[in-house]
Amino acid sequence: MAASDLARTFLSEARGIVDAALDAWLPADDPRAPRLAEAMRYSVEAGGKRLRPALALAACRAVGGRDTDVLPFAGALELIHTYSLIHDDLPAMDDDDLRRGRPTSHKVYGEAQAILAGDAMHTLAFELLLTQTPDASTACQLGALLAQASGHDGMVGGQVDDLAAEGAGADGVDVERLESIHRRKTGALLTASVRGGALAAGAGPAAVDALTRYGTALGLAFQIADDVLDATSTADVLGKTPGKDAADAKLTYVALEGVDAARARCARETERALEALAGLPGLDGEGAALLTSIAHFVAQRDR
Ligand code: GRG
Repeated sequence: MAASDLARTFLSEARGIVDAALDAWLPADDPRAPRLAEAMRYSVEAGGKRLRPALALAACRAVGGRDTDVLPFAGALELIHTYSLIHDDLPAMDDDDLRRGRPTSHKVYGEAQAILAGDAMHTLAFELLLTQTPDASTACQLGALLAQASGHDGMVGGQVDDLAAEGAGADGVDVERLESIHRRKTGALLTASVRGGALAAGAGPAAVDALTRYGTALGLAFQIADDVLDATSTADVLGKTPGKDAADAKLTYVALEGVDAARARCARETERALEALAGLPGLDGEGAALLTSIAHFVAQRDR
């Protein structure tokens, strides 16, 4: 059995749980806003690994929480993530034609509708989190966490820095800047997924802290693996256009150090994630096996 098999089975279970909830929460067609609901559903239903909601569910379960405690947060994570992909694919940013194996939102619905579908998913995420989370004070905590991870000091700030660094390639190299971009652009939302899962379950500070360290290392490993896949995989496998980083002279670990060194760095971050789990108080065998397998999956995934 491969180290990531358990994670793959769990991702499929989590997908069933989260997709059913999202289907109920996403809006129905409204003639006053033609094709808005359709555009929102188009990008969510295109697929994707559902890694962020799966991490939230796994972290919540690992510290004794119930799925119902964390499900609105898990759905909100996927909505924020999907909106970021729609906006990232726009001509003003990455200008991509393919995402999750389908033509990108702006290719199907036009730029204005793609921007607005992303905007509506962004606000729906916070509406769900605040109205559907069982406990009001937890909802408030999770709302602040999600806003911080996805805003100016997290995903959006990282994206802005990434765009500013475009063209740098391996010139004027600065590993610290690269790591800072990775940590904010993609790492922050992944870290928040795990931390939020623990908070939703009402975990104590030591458990929240250990899981946050796990999520931080896993988030960096995820982005390094993404850089490697962009350089080594195909559109058929990835469901998006590979080779974009090199074409846009992006600052990545592959540009900086080459594929082998990037893989080694990814493995080191995975080890860090596993070390953090060792410090998680009260973690049972089942929880440890699942979180370990997810860390391996993130590093070894093929898309
Ligand atoms: C536009 C505000 C704004 C932010 C964009 C996340 C992001 C910031 C851009 C995405 C660009 C990109 C492809 C980054 C690489 C890492 C990444 C987020 C990959 C896609 O995430 P997966 O692999 O995708 O979890 P699926 O489709 O499986 O959900």
